[in-house]
Amino acid sequence: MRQVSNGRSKPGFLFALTAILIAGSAAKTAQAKEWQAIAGGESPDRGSQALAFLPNEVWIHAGDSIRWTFPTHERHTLTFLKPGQIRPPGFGPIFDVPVGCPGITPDGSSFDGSTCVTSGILRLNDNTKSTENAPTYSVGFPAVGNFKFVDLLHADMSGVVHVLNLSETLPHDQDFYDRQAQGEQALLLGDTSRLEGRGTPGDNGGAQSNDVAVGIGEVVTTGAGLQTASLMRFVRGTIVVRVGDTVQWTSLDPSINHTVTFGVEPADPRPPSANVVPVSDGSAARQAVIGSTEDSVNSGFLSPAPQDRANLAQSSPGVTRFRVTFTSPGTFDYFCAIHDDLGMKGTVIVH
Ligand SMILES: [Cu+2]
Repeated sequence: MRQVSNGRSKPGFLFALTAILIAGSAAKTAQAKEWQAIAGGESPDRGSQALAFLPNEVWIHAGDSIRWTFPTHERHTLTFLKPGQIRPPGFGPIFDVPVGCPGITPDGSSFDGSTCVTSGILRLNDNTKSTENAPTYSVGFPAVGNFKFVDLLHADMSGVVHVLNLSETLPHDQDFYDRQAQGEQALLLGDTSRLEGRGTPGDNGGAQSNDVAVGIGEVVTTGAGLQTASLMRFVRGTIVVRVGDTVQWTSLDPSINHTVTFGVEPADPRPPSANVVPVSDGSAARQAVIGSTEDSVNSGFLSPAPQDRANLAQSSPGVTRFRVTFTSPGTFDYFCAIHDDLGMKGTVIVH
């Protein structure tokens, strides 16, 4: 911690000036602190995801930096957009190629509000079980201010850095933030097991016998920004039906895109495949017919409507449902094209 607090007990202009000079020279002698924080958390089976900056509110001094660690298999970015900047999409015309803000800024970039900073996509490699090799990204804060940060891939994952003058006393130390990060992660990951009940038929969620939930999530706020608890699973991952039956998938996540994909994974999973059509009853759902385990069918993104904001055009209702009618018996494996590497896979057994 910075040693400037003894100047605060004695009033007087001269002393204040001295304190500023001491603080200035302290900064020059490289006493700037690098704080530690985390972007994302996950359960060992990767199915429960804390889509959250942990913690998502930090107070630091001008000249300090924060290093974020990315310990999950789910993708995240750490991004500081300029005040009022239009939020860019997570991916460009070619899927999985990030747009950036624009572009990606190097590790150790500085942010003062004048130029955007973004880490690009950081995550654990597929085969990595240990978080020891987790990638990190550091941002320096030379100027006083309140700076919001976001994840370009997760709409409900944000936070604030409060950068104070050197003469101010910081409210918390690193130990406090470490404990807070652990606590928030445990709460979010714990929430996902409770959420699972909403995707099970017969409870208050109203699911029918041929319904499958495509992920379930919940957004919470800490006061500084949003955190999301997401279950990256098909709830009832194996379902048994009869020839001629229709299975309906419904996304129950507030802001995460998922797909229901049979067969070959498309290069761009965002649009539905050509054999998928809007449902004939006119409701906002898509449908397909599968007659062979060789069929390739992609639902396209199943996405809830984004949250509306005053003075902006209201959002469209979104497409959250996908129905498939099975016309032959067999075992039909499918996956979410976005989260299959988290184990988001399912099976329809048709008798
Ligand atoms: Cu998914």
